[in-house]
Amino acid sequence: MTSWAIITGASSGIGAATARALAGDGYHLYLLARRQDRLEKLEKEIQKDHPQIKIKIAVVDVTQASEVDAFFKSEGEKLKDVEVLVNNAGLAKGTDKVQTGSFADWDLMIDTNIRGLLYFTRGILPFFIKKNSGHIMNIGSVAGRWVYPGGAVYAATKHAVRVISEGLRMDLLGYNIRVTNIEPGMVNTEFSKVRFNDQAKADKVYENMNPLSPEDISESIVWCLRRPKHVTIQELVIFPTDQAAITMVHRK
Ligand code: NDP
Ligand code: 8X3
Repeated sequence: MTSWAIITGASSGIGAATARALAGDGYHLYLLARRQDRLEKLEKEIQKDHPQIKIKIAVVDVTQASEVDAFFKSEGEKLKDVEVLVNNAGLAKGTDKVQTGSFADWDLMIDTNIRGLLYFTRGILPFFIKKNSGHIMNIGSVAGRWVYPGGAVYAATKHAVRVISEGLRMDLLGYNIRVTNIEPGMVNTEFSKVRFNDQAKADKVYENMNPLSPEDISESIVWCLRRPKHVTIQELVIFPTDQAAITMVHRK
């Protein structure tokens, strides 16, 4: 029997690349995000390359407990075949200092990056525990280890992802469930466009340097999943070679 993977935030960037990579490894896919048109496009593309893979798409806003609940209720016992949850949906909003930050930006980052990840984790764990198997793949960030000016709240959410990942490993000890926290540096996705709501500003972030691609991250995710079941990669910090620390970037 082929296993299923749930990927949140599959409509773009790292999530979409992970969907393609996991299809290549034979997983059936639940692709989740808010933008249905993007999910449908990705579904068609993957289905064309991998006709044997089953794909279900679901429009779910991870910040809305009721929508997450509805997803788990509607899929019900079918979720027993899920082996991997990729908690990828996430964002940063703005680079304001705390003294000028907006409540709305903070709430959105906290709700998406922390609450959404917890809701999905809580939803899938009873299935993993019942079968003594499963892998939670959290997409943290180098901002989960280090902070930078104007990044306090985003970094706080990604520090939370690291702490939750560690705590999960403790809570799940003995259940044969793996938990991995992937912590990328700069990856060229829609992340900066979402953060600044300004394409030109976003382009500047990756100007004259060689950032990571979403595929660099999805390859690492696949590598973690492919390890034998008794091996857990707890954390993986992945920087572009042109980035030595969050605020140290080499530009040509
Ligand atoms: P993208 O903006 O390209 O992708 C983000 C994805 O998250 C989209 O598919 C978006 O889908 C989804 N998403 C956002 N909010 C919600 C929500 N409320 N409910 C459901 N889905 C949501 O950025 P990345 O691929 O770069 O980001 C993926 C993860 O990687 C994030 O957790 C980010 O923090 C992390 N990361 C990114 C880095 C980077 O430099 N790019 C570096 C380190 C970590 P939709 O809008 O359709 O809902
Ligand atoms: C995204 C990387 O450096 O913008 O998680 O915080 S950074």
